[in-house]
Formats: sequence, C-alpha cells, structure tokens
Amino acid sequence: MPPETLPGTHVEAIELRRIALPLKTPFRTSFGTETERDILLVKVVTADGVGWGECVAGIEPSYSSEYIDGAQHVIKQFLAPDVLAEKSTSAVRFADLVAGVKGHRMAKAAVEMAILDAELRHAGVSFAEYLGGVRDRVDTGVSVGIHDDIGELLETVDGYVNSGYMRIKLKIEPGSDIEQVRAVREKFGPDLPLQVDANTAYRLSDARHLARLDEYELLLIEQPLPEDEVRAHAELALKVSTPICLDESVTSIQAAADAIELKACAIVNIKAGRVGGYLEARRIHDLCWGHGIPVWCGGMLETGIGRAANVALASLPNFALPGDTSASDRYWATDITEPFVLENGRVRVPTGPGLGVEPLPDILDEVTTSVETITA
Ligand code: NPQ
Ligand code: MG
Repeated sequence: MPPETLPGTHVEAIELRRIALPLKTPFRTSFGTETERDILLVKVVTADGVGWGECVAGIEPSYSSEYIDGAQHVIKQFLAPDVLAEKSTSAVRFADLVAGVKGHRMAKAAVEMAILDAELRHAGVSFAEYLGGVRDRVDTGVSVGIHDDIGELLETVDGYVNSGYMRIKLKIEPGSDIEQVRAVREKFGPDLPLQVDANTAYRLSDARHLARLDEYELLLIEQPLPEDEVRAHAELALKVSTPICLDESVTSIQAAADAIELKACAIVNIKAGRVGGYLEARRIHDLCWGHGIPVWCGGMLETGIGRAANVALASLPNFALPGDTSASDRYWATDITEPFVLENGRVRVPTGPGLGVEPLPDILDEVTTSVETITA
C-alpha cells in the first residue's frame, strides 16, 4: 500500500486516558530509576471507528525535554483542536496540520499513531503492511538496567539469555561500565551479542575511558554524549573503535541526515515517539538504508499498544539489529493487550487491521487513573 493512499477520516473526539502500570522490577538508567509507568493513551473516535495511540513521554523530563503532563497539555490545547477542526484528516497530513506547533514530538507521535490506527483498521490493513514490513517475526533483544551488584547483574542477564533474547543491552554510566561489561563478556563468552547504552552520561573528555570498552567487541555504544553534541560524537567515533549509535540526538530525519553526514554514528536507534511518529520513523529508516546505515527499533517501556507498532516498524528491511522490542513480560505482570511473547528470540508481528491488538476493556478499566475527552 503506497504511503499516500490512506483514505482519511473525520475525528469526532479524542480521549486522553492515563494508566498506571507497575514495572515488574525497577529499571535504572543513567537518568534515574523507574518503578512504575504513568502512560498516556490517546483514543481517536472517528466516523469509521476508533484508533489507539500511546505516548512514550516519561513522568519527568529526564530522557528528553518532554514529559507526560506537558504532552497531555499540548495535545489538549493545540493538537486536538487542529485535528477536530478538520472535516477529514489523515495521518499522512497530520505533520503539516500541526506544523505550527514546534517540537513536542512525543505528543504528536501519539496522536498521529491513533489516527493512523483508525485509518488502517477501517481500510483492513496492518501497520506492518502499510509501513512496508518484510518479516513476520522480529529479532528481539533486551535492555538491562544498571545494577549495583555485579553478581545480580549476571543473574539478570542469565535469565534473559535463557529466555532466548538475541542480544543484551547493558545500561551504563560513569562508575558502572567497564567492569560490568567485562564481567558479562567473561561469563557469557565472545558470541553473546552485547551492546551498551549511556543515555548521554559521558563527555567527549571521557573518550579514552570509553575506548577501554573496545576490547569487549560490543555491537555498539548508544548515545554516550549529550543530545545536542552531534559533532562531538563524530570526534568520539575517531577515538573509539566500537561503532557509535545515536538515540536521543536523532529527533528528526534532518537530524539523522546531519549525523550521518558528520559521521557521528554508524548505526541509528529509531524510536517513533522521539521523532514525531511512525511516518517520520519510516522516512529515517529509508534514509539510513540509502546510506548503508543499519537501524534497530528502540523501546520506551511501552504497553502492548506501543509495542505492536514498534514490532511492525521493526519488520522493515533495514532493521538489521535486534530491537528493544522485548516481550510484554519483560516489563509487565499483566499487559493491557494480549501479551507479546518471545518465541525462539523473536516476537511475532501482528497481522490484524491497524495495530492488530487492542486494550482488553476489563484490564484497561483497572489500570486507568483518569480520562478526559475532547470534542470540537
Ligand atoms: C533507551 N529505553 O533506549 C530507553 C530509555 C528509557 C528500553 O532502554 C520512562 C520514559 C522510562 C522513558 C526508561 C530502553 C524510560 C524511558 C528507559 C526511556 O534509551
Ligand atoms: Mg537509548
């Protein structure tokens, strides 16, 4: 299905629903520890049926400048009125429609996703089919939070390796990096696909320290330096032999193009929320493909709603490395949709119309903390 052929739909109402989901275990990164996710779900009600979106913004502006209350405010005050004023709107026209709102990409991505889901459900087309997926299952990795105790870290990694995850990503920060990587390499051997994610915790002056990771044959170092230090990543890339992968810095196709041109990264982590939606995510996929830059699908501790869309995105051809598209039970005791499960290290790409999954009403009710509905 060519991207521009979506039929469009009239959005009658936008429901903003907040849910609280406790994480099975606390998740620590260089920017903080999460014990529970407070998630904003967007439901668009259209003349042709409903569509679901999930906003990936966190409670605090610590991964990026966006945060959940801010995203909800922007949707309510600026994005929803633009959408509700249209006779017919489409995901393919959404970015232009809200171009007057600068930034707020996670907020925009959630609304665009809901509109796209409504259109695709109505058209009987899956996210994967629409986006150009070429696989019915995607190779899956897992992101492992920072552990104080190396013995406990090895136990956690052992559990994931035994579950079948195809690669391990260790969260790192200064003071919890080289020793942890060495211990995991020593215990699991040279064949374990292993990478690290610093979430911007280092400075260019740490280049010699980061080069100490080179001997452990990592697939990549993800976002070692601050978001706006793209040129510094290019300098770092000359000083370490492990490939540099950007996450936080890649906020748009333009940012991706500039980073590639500067040789700031050899690999790109694609997260639709971070770049303003699944359509921009697909464009970045295509751009990277054209430049010989492999990509992989990041994760933001999504429910089954966001996970379904991520898995669909990860089925595109240039998603060459396993993604953070882990099974539902990596994070949740009970997901709000039918759970995504790991089968031989892979997760199945949904085939039903739109996302191919929807929230289970009883579970959704149980976890809902507030609902507000916006109409024209
Ligand atoms: C990353 N995700 O790749 C992110 C970081 C992250 C799976 O490592 C709330 C909001 C919690 C945003 C936890 C993974 C979060 C979050 C982790 C982002 O950098
Ligand atoms: Mg990351």
